[in-house]
Amino acid sequence: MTQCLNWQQLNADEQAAALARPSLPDSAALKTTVAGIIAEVRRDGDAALKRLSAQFDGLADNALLLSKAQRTALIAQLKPERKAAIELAYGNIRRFHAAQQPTDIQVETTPGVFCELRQRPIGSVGLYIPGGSAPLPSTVLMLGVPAQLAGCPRTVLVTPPGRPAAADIAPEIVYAAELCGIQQIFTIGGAQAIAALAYGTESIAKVDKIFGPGNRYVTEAKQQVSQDAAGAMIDMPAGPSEVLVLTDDSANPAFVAADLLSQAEHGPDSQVLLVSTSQSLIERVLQQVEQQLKILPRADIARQALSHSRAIYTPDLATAVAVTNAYAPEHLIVQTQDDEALLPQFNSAASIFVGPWTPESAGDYASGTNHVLPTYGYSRTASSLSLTDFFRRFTVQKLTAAGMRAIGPAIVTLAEAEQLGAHALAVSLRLQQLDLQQPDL
Ligand code: HSO
Ligand code: ZN
Repeated sequence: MTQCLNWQQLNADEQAAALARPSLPDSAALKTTVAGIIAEVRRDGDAALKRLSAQFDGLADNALLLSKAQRTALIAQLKPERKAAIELAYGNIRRFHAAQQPTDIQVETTPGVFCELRQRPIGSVGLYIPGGSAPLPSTVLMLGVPAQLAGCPRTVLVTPPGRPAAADIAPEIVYAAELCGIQQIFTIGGAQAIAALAYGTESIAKVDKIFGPGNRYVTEAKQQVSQDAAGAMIDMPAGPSEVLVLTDDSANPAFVAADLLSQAEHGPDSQVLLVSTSQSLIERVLQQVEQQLKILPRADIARQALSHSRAIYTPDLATAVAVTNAYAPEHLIVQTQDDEALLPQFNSAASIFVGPWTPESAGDYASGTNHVLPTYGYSRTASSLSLTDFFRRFTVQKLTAAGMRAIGPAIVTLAEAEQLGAHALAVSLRLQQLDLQQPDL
């Protein structure tokens, strides 16, 4: 089912097509539906959330806020080994992100001219955690740990309601939230949850910035609220998740197949690429994929993703690197004999996994890096989620009289060049005053 291609035998158009992402549905209907939901939540607040929950989730009365007692009861259901695994992941993610603490800087650019860059936590953040076919407690940690380390004064989490009751959400999500010190968990999902976070309702106070992955309704809602000054900032643009595995003949085909499948099982629109300098390795990997599919619980989803996946043969590693850089994958797994030597040559992957013992699953769950990453080629310029995304940066400056004397004349000259008289006056008035005072400088 995977399309096999020989890079050198493709013309330029075919090469571009081989690396093309599936076009995202730019559906006017989706935009209208989402805009309607946002308007409804802005107008009717909690009543709209409850109405939409009844409509989409089939819930008669969604209480929205998970009570302390409900949180405690859910955590009590958790098996000790699940708790321990969440704690191990929490520890590593915390260690890696704690090392990213930004530092304030102060520079005296000219004697008497002091410029500062200060970083302070964003006041309130909203974390969206998808529910549905695979609830993702790991994503709680990826968003909750940096929010906690940054010291954001208010962090709330929203996640689709459970079944049969709204409060029946995955206990793992609640425990991960508990470790991250998340104050409130609301059982609301979809575009309505994004609208509630961006504009506020009676029970969900508005947040400044919204983080987290979601389906196309959630993604569209994030786009719309981020374009409204009264809405909220968002973390990053998002498309379907993707992996590119780069190998030579030395790779273990079972490992490579499992790595491809772990991306494919995320969703039917996941992108999976194998780039190899060995035709025989490609064949062995594809056989392994078939074997492993037989035992995988989400084989159906993975098969759909694999139906638009590609295996690309390149004559040498230099071409394989060029193909990788052109694609700009969210995840890049390198399984070659001399993996370290290739590393400096990659210029566009968002997260790189090096060597046979480093599956993407390591970074997805527990090594410490963040799994919220730019997809769809955005990694050419956008970066992995990090601690700094939970901070706002601002500058502070102070000029002494000496500083004003030193740079004032240049400012006047520049303001005159731009024909902005008030700007020039704001400085020349001060320079005149300083001349009158005749201070010793
Ligand atoms: N690979 C996903 C993250 C994830 N995997 C969560 C498992 N759980 C997107 O980077
Ligand atoms: Zn994953």
